[in-house]
Amino acid sequence: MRIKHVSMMLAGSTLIVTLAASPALADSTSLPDPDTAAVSAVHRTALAQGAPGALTRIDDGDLSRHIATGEADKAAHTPMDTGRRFRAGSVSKTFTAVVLLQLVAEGRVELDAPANRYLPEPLPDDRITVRHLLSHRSGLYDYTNDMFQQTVPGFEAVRHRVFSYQELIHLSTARPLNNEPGAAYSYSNTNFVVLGRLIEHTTGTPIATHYQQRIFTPLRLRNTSYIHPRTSLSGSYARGYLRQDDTTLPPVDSTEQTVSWAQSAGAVISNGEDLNRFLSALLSGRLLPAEQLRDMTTMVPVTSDGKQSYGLGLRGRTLSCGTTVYGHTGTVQGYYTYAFTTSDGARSMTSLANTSNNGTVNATLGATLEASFCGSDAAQARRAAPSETVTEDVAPQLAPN
Ligand code: REX
Repeated sequence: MRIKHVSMMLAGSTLIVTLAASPALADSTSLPDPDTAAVSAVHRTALAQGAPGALTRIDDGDLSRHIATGEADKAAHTPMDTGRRFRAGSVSKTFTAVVLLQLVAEGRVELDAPANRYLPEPLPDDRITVRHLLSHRSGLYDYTNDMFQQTVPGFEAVRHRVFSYQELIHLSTARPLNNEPGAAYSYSNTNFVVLGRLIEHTTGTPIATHYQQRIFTPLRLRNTSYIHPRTSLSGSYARGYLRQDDTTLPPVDSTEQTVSWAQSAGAVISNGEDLNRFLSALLSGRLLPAEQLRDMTTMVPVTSDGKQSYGLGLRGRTLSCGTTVYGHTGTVQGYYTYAFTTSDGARSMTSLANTSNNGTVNATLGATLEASFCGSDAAQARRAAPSETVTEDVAPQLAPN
């Protein structure tokens, strides 16, 4: 976009920048304007709860809003800015799902076929289908529950490790299934590690190449990479700070790690601009044929209030203004991410806080969704009905308050 109008505002420690290509702002949906002051307030709350910094970038047609608060690097006191790269955690699952669904469109994989048809070493139950893996209904145990029972010792034990997919799968299959295949939603990183294995085995091509050729290059995602097992982020990035279980101890700088424990379930590095462009392209039909996009966006409720749902590698959130947005959340040591877009891909939002193992910050950060997509309507709704706590349905035993 050619920037014609820039406005900047400093609210306390928050920098709010609005960039527009034309004065008649090309807002392509009937959504209310994002409430950037509310986003900034969410950031400040997250900082008060222990996040060193936070960023939110909202893209809507020619209009781009950038809100950055606090620090990207605590030691150097570098201010946060919205261009910084970070570890996107489980947002990687959406990238993996796109690769897999492209293979489905090419006739190389069948969604309802047994996953074992495509794996070199079979899973213990032939009834697990490819669709079960993508929708977290396989029942496969999430091995990360055990790995990160103790947060910092668990992290340090794997920080520099390089696992094969099969080693990770064995950690899961050593345990019984959580449920009969297909019988229930049970979120598990194992599903997307199996999908990485399946993609590589079926095509003979590394997942990194698929991401690059099918998504990063066509969408010109220049800040997005999959560098497993290399440990360093490049360019301009936010450092990640992992809170210890004993919160009286200082957070651990967790920026450098292989993320080999997650790979195709969580090792993509990206930034706000790229995640917004990726999700916008996906939902507006530029990455998948209509049939596969329909499969991916066929959502099943995963919370009793029906406000959170899951498709294939895609989360849905129904907000207080009635709008449902699609994307994913992510948690890797030192980084909490929310990346979501509207059903037509017209407005997209990415938020990051550079801390983790702090469920309070994660729940707080989720409120940027309301501010970004419901605007000041969200504030009105909150006044009418006192705020509910947003809780992730992910490995609940790992989510401290
Ligand atoms: C692992 C533990 C979290 C993190 C995890 N991350 O499973 C996947 C992911 C890749 O992004 N999931 C998120 C650690 C939640 C999602 O799908 O939305 N916690 C931390 C502990 C707790 O070690 N003892 O908070 O950094």
